[in-house]
Formats: sequence, C-alpha cells, structure tokens
Amino acid sequence: MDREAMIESVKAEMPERRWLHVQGVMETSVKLAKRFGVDPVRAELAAILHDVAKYWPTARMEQIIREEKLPEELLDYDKELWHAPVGAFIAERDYGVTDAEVLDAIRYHTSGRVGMTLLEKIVCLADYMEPSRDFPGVNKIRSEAEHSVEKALLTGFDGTITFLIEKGKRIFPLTVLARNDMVRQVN
Ligand code: DGI
Ligand code: FE
Ligand code: FE
Ligand code: FE
Repeated sequence: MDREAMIESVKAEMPERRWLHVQGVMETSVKLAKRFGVDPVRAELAAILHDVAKYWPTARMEQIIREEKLPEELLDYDKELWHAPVGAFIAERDYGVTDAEVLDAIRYHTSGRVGMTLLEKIVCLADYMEPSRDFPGVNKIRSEAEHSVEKALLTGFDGTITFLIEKGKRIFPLTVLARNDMVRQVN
C-alpha cells in the first residue's frame, strides 16, 4: 500500500485528536531518526501505523492475540498494552509491511523490551514527546532527547512505571526489563 492510501486508512481508524497525535509521532520520529542516524522512511512508516489498533474493541484485540498466537500473557495486564502487538500484526496482514524491524518498532512501542533497536527506541520516544503530548515531565524528556535517546527514554519509562504504581496497577514485566536495560545503557 502506498503512503497516501495508508495514511487515509489509518486516519479512518481513529478520532481526530488521535490522528493529530499520530502526525506528531510521524514528525518527531523523522526528526529523531535524522538526528541519530536511522532511516527516516522506516521511522515514519512505523509511526504512521503504531496506534492503528488503538481504538479497536478489546474483544477484537483479544481474539487476535489468541488466534494469532501473540503473547497471551498480555491479557493478564492492562488493555492499553494490547494495541501495540495487535498493531504490528495488522501492519503486516492488512498494510503489507514486511520490514521486520518496522514491525518490531510497532510491536514494542508501548511496553519497550530488552535490547531495543535504535528504530524501536526512536518510535517509543517520539510517542512520549511528540508536540501534542502534555504531561508533567515531558519537557525533561524533550531536552534529554536533544542528546541521548536512551536518557530520554529512561525518563519516559520511569514516568510510566511511577504512574502505574500511583494508580495501583500491575507493571508488564517487559517494561521493567526495558527500563533496567536503559539504566545499563546510560551508565
Ligand atoms: O498509545 P499511546 O497512548 O500513544 O501510548 P502508548 O502506546 O505508549 O500507551 C501508553 C499507555 O499504556 C499508558 O497510559 C500506560 C499504559 N500501560 C499500562 N500498563 C503498562 C503501560 N505502559 C507500559 N509501558 N507498561 C505497562 O505495563
Ligand atoms: Fe500506542
Ligand atoms: Fe509510549
Ligand atoms: Fe501513540
């Protein structure tokens, strides 16, 4: 599918404000990719599709996780995590994306994981800091991202983990592992 058709189709999957977020992630992913030496075309492709399943009914996501043998462990954790692996599946099946690293950038954009590629880090970081994001600490992430993807992403993960703890929620283990990996990489 060509870029324009993909954009129109993704846009139709979500409300207007979420589309503004996706445009922000596209723009920020391209900027970070150029800054840190990643192919901006691949970064933009992952960004376009990263939240494609965000507004799908949970039952539809759950069905895909079970039928397509995605990690069922996810079903024990917050539903907010599900759209990322489901999005990677949809990107491949419905949008014809074959680039495994682009698919992984979609798959891990929410949870993170150990051993994230630079492309994965950039999409995950862009998701935290795109221009329409506004949460306490976002400017610290933006300024750290001037110099270090890893430092900025560590601040992002720390914020998410703190937020989940404050809400009394369970933390998906990959996020803890991703955060620990980022601590190792910045030191
Ligand atoms: O889809 P977006 O809103 O753009 O952002 P996202 O895909 O990074 O989703 C983030 C949400 O997921 C955020 O509100 C926190 C929630 N969440 C729930 N459990 C976990 C989690 N995020 C991570 N990283 N790890 C979790 O265990
Ligand atoms: Fe997301
Ligand atoms: Fe995120
Ligand atoms: Fe997002």
